[in-house]
Amino acid sequence: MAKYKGVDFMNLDSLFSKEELMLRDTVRKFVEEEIMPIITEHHRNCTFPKELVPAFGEMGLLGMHLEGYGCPGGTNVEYGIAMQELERGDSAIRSFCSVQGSLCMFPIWKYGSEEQKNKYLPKMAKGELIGCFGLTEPDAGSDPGSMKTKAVKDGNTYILNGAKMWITNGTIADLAIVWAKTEDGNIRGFIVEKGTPGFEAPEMHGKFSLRASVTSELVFNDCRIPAENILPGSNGLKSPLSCLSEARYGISWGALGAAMACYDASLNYAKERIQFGKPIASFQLVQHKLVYMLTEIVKGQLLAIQLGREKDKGTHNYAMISMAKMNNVKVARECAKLAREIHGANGISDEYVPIRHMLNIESVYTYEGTHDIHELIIGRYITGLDAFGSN
Ligand code: TGC
Ligand code: FAD
Repeated sequence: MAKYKGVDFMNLDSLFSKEELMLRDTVRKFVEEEIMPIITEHHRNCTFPKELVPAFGEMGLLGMHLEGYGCPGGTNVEYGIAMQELERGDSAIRSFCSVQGSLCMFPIWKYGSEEQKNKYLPKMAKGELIGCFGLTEPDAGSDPGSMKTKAVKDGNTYILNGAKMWITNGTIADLAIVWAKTEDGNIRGFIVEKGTPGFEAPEMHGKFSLRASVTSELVFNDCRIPAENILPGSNGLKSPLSCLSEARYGISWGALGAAMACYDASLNYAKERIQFGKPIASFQLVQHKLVYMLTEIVKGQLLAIQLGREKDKGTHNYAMISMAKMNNVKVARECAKLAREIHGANGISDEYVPIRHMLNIESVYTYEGTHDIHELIIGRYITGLDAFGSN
């Protein structure tokens, strides 16, 4: 198998700085040496390679675009590049870093007190503490504003009751950022540490997607936490949604990594696989698929780079992020499907990469806002009219 060299048809490397390219090559090498040899087994066994977490920390992959409190302080473009390379390995690896950095460290960084930032962020940046983010509930997925989890103030404590579902990292997390409604109906963020009485995080089983990621329920039964565990700056649904914007941005790059893995594997396979006395790459229908994949990847790369540059300048908005997440995950989904086709029967075997990416992308297409929800977010942004159904 030829060494993976990335996909750069349109000389887009010229849009990156030397430092950005160096970072990309470092993460690419890490994925090649540390992820690729083990990922199939983890996917087969539904296990997450937790032993790699300290290495993620050493490489500055956790809370990558956050400044201060021991965080790496990189740019948004650097964060995107790293997510792209990680997801080339597996969506579960990128998911871990997305959740840790954008969904758990970011809310503490943005809405936390000085004490909370000093207590958690340096250890989370090193991978010494693992976090998760509890927004989705059994009856509140696309519509998180309808959540039922409650936090009732009682003296200098809050009492949490409710349940979260589909929570990445839940069972292995040392702390959970939990979004709950206080008595006035406002949505606030709370830090709940592992081992707090009344809090459990059982792992969910039976997934056919993102199998190398831990996915859990979070259950709160009269779970009493200190009042100082509230994120003081959090206020309303826009607080968790702002965290989603950070993670969705990373996914818009990450998904391209999965698409690039599928394209690269397909090109190599098609040149080597002989049928009717010729490599299958010589057939027009196969070339059509390869060209389609490559063209969509290039368009997605341009979208990701432009969004990253805008985000670094602070001139982006959340509808732009929705467009990049929506489009690039769709590209990855189509590329994975075509890659599986090009691989024939081998395409359903996990000895080849397409089926793993194809299965993973079904989660990525659904989480962090489904494809259709992002379409509605953009639709509302351009028309000013809400088509979600609640108004
Ligand atoms: P809506 O009126 O739209 O918004 C309420 C307030 O929030 C503001 N806002 C945002 N702010 C920052 N970033 C965003 N992305 C924002 N979206 C909205 C908005 O301006 C408003 O502010 P204000 O000042 O007026 O109060 O609220 P809505 O109830 O109509 O919500 C609609 C909708 C559909 C956009 C939203 O709820 C949504 O995005 N739903 C999708 C849910 C979702 O994405 N869940 C993800 C859970 S976490 C996850 O999946 C992790 S997977 C991790 C992994 O493994 O990688
Ligand atoms: P639903 O909201 O029930 O949607 C079902 C279908 O209806 C979808 O096709 C949707 O597009 C469509 N639909 C819904 N509303 C509308 C509408 N108004 N108009 C048109 N169509 C609509 N959540 C967390 O909080 N933290 C996590 O760490 C996390 N990790 C996850 C990991 C995995 C592997 C998965 C699969 C999910 C994870 N999630 C997490 C949950 C994820 O964010 C939700 O699954 C997602 O937001 C969709 O919610 P739902 O599954 O309840 O689908």
